[in-house]
Amino acid sequence: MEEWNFPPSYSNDYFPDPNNPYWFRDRETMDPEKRDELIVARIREVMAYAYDHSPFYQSKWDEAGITANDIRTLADFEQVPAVTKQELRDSQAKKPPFGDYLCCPESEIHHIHGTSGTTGRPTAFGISRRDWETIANNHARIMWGMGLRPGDTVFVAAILSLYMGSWGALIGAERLGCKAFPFGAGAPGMTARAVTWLGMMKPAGLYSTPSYALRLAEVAREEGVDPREFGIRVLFFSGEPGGSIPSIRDKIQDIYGAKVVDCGTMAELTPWMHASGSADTEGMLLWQDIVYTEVADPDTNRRVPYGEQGTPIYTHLERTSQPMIRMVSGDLTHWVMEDNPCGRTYPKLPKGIYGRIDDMFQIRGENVYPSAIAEILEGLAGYGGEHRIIISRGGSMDELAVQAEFDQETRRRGPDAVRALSERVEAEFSRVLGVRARIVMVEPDTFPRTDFKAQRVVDDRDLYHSLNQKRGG
Ligand code: 8LH
Repeated sequence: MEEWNFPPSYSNDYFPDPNNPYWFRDRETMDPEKRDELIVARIREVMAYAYDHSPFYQSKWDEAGITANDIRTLADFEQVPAVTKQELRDSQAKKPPFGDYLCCPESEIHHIHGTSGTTGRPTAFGISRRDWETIANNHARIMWGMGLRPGDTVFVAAILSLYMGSWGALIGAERLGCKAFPFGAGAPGMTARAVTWLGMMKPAGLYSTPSYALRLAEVAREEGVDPREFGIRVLFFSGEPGGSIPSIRDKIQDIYGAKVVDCGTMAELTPWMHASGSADTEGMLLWQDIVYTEVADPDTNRRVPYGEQGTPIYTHLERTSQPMIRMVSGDLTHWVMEDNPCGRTYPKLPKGIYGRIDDMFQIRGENVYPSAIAEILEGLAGYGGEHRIIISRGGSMDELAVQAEFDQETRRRGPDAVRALSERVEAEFSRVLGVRARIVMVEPDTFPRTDFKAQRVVDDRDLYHSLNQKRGG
């Protein structure tokens, strides 16, 4: 079989035959039961390694009375206590800067990165040279599966700072033998410049967040450029929901005339592309031989059966510097096991990751995700491209208002068209979500666009009530 060892040492010269749709055919298409057996053996190796090299895992597992040798089945592995983000922060506060889960000597660290969030103590990533090369090989393999090939130009349109997304896309493209273009994002005027450069370079692949791809298309049109002229073949997105939401995916595919692939989990789990669709399979496949993913009940951290919802818990099978073993994501998704059009035998998240459990709100007993609201709006003709979700969590029940932009065409057609759109939005909310929301239509371009991940939820009782009154509701 192809290289599948721990620790891995991939050959940087390896490439599959150009006509082979798989980078590693055996690993990607093997009998899933056989793969699971191999994963159990690999988990034992990774756990033994982490125990030997990190006081963090030693004390955690000693306390739980569990050892690597106790893991005989995937069900046994569910007994291993989960790791939370807070534990990583605490570990780094106690043993700065990389925490006592760093499993290599500090002298071996080749790259430092960190979490891109703006609240709380940031977490530092210390990534060894060996892991950096492993990540590049993993990502090149998955990008091959997306249909990208050596020689293709790959345009990275995401912030090249603390965000791991951009770096992961960049090193994957480099290892794949692409012409990698670390364009970046986020500086003033940069989106207009991206339009110029995309027109000049005509890349085969573009990496960004889904929100930014929509923003980029708006700016292109303002500059009189049809995004189809960029000639992009594959748009691969991560960082937020969108790439697996049919209304958003189809809209972006149509705007660019390109294939959308959804990928991405968490920076801590880099190679974060380990959940990724492929050229022929929509949703996100779980590339279990790279990072083993369990979709689990958030209360018990035990796997739920295929077909059910839960939170992803991730385990690195190839990382040696800061391996995550049962890191709980706090996101929500559902998983299935079915035949995939691309022939890969991995389980799949058919609708991607819905969002963080914390971002969910309850309206009269119904669980609602911000991504479900985006899905409805993006599917409606006349929607102007941005919205805000205002939740009032003040009383005994959560209340929901949505401010949604109408587009220029609706504006031109006048107040009746705006009213009709508002009624359509309201009707779709009750049909799809089963909830009543206060809908407030607003002028095109009311809300700022994002260069990164969209932040659309506003938790504000006063704002909710002022909107509610304005509408006379
Ligand atoms: C997603 C998705 C997705 C991430 N669908 N939600 O971009 C990949 C990595 C580098 C990343 O975004 O990591 P970061 O900044 O630590 O954020 C992780 C969270 O982002 C994750 O827990 C999800 O809530 C969200 N996310 N990719 C839906 N394809």
